[in-house]
Formats: sequence, structure tokens, C-alpha cells
Amino acid sequence: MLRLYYAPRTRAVRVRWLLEELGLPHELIRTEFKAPDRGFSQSTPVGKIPVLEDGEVVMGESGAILEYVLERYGEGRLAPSIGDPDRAEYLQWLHWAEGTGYPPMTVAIFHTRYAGDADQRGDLLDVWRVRSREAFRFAEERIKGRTWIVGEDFTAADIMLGFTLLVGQVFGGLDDDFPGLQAYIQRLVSRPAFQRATVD
Ligand SMILES: N[C@@H](CCC(=O)N[C@@H](CS)C(=O)NCC(=O)O)C(=O)O
Repeated sequence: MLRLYYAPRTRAVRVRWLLEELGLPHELIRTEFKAPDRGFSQSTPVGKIPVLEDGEVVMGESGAILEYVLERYGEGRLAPSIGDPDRAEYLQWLHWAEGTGYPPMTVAIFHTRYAGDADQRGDLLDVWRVRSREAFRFAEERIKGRTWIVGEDFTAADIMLGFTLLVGQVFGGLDDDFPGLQAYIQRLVSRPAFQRATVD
């Protein structure tokens, strides 16, 4: 049985969402999220959330976990296969979500939610908000005229990106200047698997 260290509204949602899309039985190890401090202090094997356990395998990194689950249990679903013309773009967006889309928001999240000194960090937060919106502008251009971020079908890249965009609505300045992304977010959150994956 797959076991997922899980806390609501964390990147663990991505993993749970994938497991729900694939209909894979799993156990949630509900973990209370602790406000970040100077260490990685979450109650999981790597000190961060999420972590997946699959027998001897214990791994962190939401994007890597999605790739692992698809390789091991996906049976060709939710990803273009190796050699498919869409494969390169799929990999780009799968990693863009955590590697480029998310990082500009971490400054705002830290100072707004945890350090509580956002009002003294105006200049810094302004710079990172601009960079965050720049990242979302790139995704907005891409989603225009498309239903999903890669190819014709929903893939794990939509799961990775979807979580980043939901955080973007709160911390990244993803507002009504991004109508394509807003409509895309609506398509994502109306998926039954997303709704099952976000039941607290
Ligand atoms: N790149 C990692 C990031 C993991 C991560 O930072 N998770 C957050 C929750 S969404 C966390 O555990 N934060 C606590 C901390 O950094 O101390 C992933 O995609 O899994």
C-alpha cells in the first residue's frame, strides 16, 4: 500500500491528486504542518512534506514522486510516453511548476505567513511579486487557446502546475489580468479527483 505523508494545502495535494486520478489505493499519514524555522522540521522522513513510502522506497520532492508513481503504476496514463513528440514539453511544464513558477512566491509566503513582517519588507516583496507575475505571464501565453498545458489530454504536468497556480492566486499576484490561467484553474479544480484530493 502506498503511504503518503500529507497535510492539507501543502504540495502533498499534488501527490494525493495524482493517486486519486489514477485510482490507486493509498494511506494518508496525516502530518501537522509546522511553521518553517531554520531547519527542515516537518514530522516526515525528510523533514519536508510530501513524502511517499512504497515498501522500501521512501522519497520526497513532489515532482519526483509524480514521475515515480507514473513509471511504476501509471500504465501509460497521464504522461506522454518516452519518444512521444509532446514528451519534451511535458517534462518542461512538470518541472517549471516547482522550478520556476513557485520560487518567486516563497519570499512573500515567508514574510506574510510566517515571519509576520511583510509590512517592513515592501520593496523586497514588490520585486518578487513582479517576478512572480512575469512567470505567470509565460504560462498565460502558453495556455491561450488550450484546455491543458501540454497536448490534448490532462497530464501530471497539469497537476504540478495547478498547485502552483492555486498558491499564485494567494501569494503570487495571479489575478484577473490572467484570464486564461483563471479559466484553466476552474477546469482543474472541477475535476472530481482534485475535489477528492482536497477533502481535509
Ligand atoms: N520541492 C519540494 C518542496 C517541499 C516543501 O518545501 N514542502 C513544504 C510544504 S508545501 C514544507 O514542508 N515546508 C516546511 C519547511 O520548509 O520547513 C517538493 O516539491 O516537494
